[in-house]
Amino acid sequence: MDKTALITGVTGQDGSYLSELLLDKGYKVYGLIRRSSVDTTERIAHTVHHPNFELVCGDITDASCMHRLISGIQPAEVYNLAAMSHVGVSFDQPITTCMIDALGPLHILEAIRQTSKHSKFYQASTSELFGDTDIAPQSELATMNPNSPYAVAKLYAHHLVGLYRRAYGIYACAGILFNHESERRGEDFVTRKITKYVASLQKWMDCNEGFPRKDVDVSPLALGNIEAKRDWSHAADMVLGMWMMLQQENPDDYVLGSGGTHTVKELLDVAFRTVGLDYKDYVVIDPKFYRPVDVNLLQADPAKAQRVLGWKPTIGFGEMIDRMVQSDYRKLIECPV
Ligand code: GDR
Repeated sequence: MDKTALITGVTGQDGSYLSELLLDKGYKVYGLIRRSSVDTTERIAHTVHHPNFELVCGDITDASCMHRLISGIQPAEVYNLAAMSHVGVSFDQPITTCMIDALGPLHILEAIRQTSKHSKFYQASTSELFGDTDIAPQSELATMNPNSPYAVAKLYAHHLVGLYRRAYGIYACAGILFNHESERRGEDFVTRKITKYVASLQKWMDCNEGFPRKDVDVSPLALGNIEAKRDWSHAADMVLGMWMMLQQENPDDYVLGSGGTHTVKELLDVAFRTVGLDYKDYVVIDPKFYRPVDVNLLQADPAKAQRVLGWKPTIGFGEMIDRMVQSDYRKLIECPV
């Protein structure tokens, strides 16, 4: 069996976990990285020197580059994890978002169609596709009402996957992944923003008597919409599901998520309780973090992935938040600012 994979977005949270998984399974992994004058390999620092791992320079917004890479590598599997992935930012940068999240996957699919038709393709679709809805849980069949430039661009790519399957017989799958977080999550997503803040409170308590007072000892934690409900899982569980999708006899699309849902408020409660504090004493609402429109309710129905792939998450919500707080605390202790 040919075990060669190309991962776009390899320096991101999911790319780092997926490259570890594939290397463990004996794959030769090519990781696509954008040229940059600063080092972006922090999350894959432990894999870049693996003998079966190779970084290749390129950009999914450049069709000729994707054509050259895919025709040259002839990968058995291509995982498109590269994206402008911040929903809030997509309102400020809608065209960049479209170039990366909609046209990027098209460039890859065209390169596969023209030069490497045996390559199996995984597209990172998202629960944001369901968007403006009050109906939960959401399965693969739920109505899609995207509610941000990010989600609209992702919907275009999502439909391309089905089209290239039907029109050209390409083995292409879309993973409709609900929110997934980890110790490696970017700091401007709400989970990590919260766990990093909570870790800083713990550090304050290590060095001082009593509890930190907002505006006196510590700055408040400024957030936007804390009523939003999300289905949060751990990224390490999700990347296994991505790989499983490409190991089936036939390509298909799958929802991956825990099946549970929590408000951001509940997330705050769980995170602050790990250090024995009440979030209400530290959080302020800042309209700056509100989006023009938000998605109110996301909750996965992962029954199909469980039934067909045998996939199910192993790390629960509370454990994940606890691990993130602990990891942020360790980073603060090891690298005090
Ligand atoms: P999301 O994740 O938009 O669901 O997309 P994010 O963590 O950014 O927001 C979750 C919810 O929290 C609310 N919120 C805030 N969000 C951020 N980032 N910062 C804040 O200060 C804040 N305050 C409240 C948001 O409004 C939202 O309701 C993630 C991304 O990883 C996508 O790329 C992916 O497709 C989906 O998950 C599934």
